[in-house]
Amino acid sequence: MSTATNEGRGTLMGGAPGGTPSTAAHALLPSVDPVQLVDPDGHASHDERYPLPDGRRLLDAYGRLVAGRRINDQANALVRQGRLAVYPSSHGQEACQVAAAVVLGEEDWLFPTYRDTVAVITRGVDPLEVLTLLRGDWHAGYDPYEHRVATQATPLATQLLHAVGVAHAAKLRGESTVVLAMCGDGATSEGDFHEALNFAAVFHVPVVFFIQNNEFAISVPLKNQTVAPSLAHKAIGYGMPGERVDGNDLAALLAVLGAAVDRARDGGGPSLVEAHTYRMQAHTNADDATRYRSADDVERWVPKDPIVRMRAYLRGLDLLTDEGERILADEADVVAAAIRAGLNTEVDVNPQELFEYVYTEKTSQLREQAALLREELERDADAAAAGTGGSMEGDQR
Ligand SMILES: Cc1ncc(C[n+]2csc(CCOP(=O)(O)OP(=O)(O)O)c2C)c(N)n1
Ligand SMILES: [Mg+2]
Repeated sequence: MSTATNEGRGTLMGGAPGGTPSTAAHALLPSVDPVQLVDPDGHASHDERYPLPDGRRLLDAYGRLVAGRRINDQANALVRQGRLAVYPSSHGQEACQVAAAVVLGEEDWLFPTYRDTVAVITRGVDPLEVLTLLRGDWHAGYDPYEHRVATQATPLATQLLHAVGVAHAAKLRGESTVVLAMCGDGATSEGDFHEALNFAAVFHVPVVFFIQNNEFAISVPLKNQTVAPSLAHKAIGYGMPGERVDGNDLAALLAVLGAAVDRARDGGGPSLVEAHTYRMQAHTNADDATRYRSADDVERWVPKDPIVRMRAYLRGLDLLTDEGERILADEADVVAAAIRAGLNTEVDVNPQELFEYVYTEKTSQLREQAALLREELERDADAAAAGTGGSMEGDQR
């Protein structure tokens, strides 16, 4: 490693001859148990490394949790009504979603995955613009630059490299931007995960890698993904700190992710945060989770629900009242109603746009395919006008 990239950092293998890891190396290891500040019954505990966020901040974030759950429920309903083609739900993971968005400042960037719709909306992107991608009528429904949210990545772990690139560029420009990049437990097995973490560590870039370990990659359980003590333990192999956090504890997530963002902004370089949570629903509507896990497994996570827990905590402090709950539920309903209204409106799709906005100049194959589609649609339109059926008539596919 060059001194330029290692500037200001100590070596990890100090200590005894033969390479016993030094105190500096130990500092990179995650805590033995995931950090928890509020337990499933809503009781707070003390952690000297991570102060409990104040009640007002938690109340505001709680409102976003309630809205997030409502958005998940609404999107699932729209899938069943045929209004959305697919929806990877974050039901049960809303605390991770909300925390990932609210710990960032306006100048920062968020790099989400397909499951992180609620994080994207919490960051400020219009819910309808986000969901049009999953309706299938546009390449990406929103302008990534408007709220500094990259498009939701479906190819696993690719967004981590893009995030590192943006963070590296910000550093070179002397900007204070921090990048938070999200991925799942399954994505940590991708080569891109390794390349992103290694580059980020060597070049000391301001990025926070945030893994939502929900114990499944479609049907593949975590035990078939890794035998590392935890996913956060992977961080030390790159020379960056790793931390584990209860992914259903909003307070702990705000504290741990907030500290990681502050650290990156202060020139402390990258870090890795693993949130322990659970995918409460199927991977998507295209998946039948009953084929690979039992109802009992899922039931065990019900009492750990992030909303129930934060509600109990806030009610215990009298920060949340019946009236307050009603207002939050009404606000969430307004968001859901806007999503329903928007997605129940028929859109006039121009199929030719399928071939636009990928290349500056279309390739010869794309031109050929565009012409074929145009001809087919014209034939259908002519046939419909003449009442003789279209080109798909008799097609057995
Ligand atoms: C490079 C790549 N390989 C395979 C897939 C297919 N695929 C889509 S989602 C998924 C599971 C990912 O699991 P995880 O990273 O844990 O995220 P989660 O869905 O649990 O949020 C797989 C294998 C893909 N999208 N991209
Ligand atoms: Mg997963």
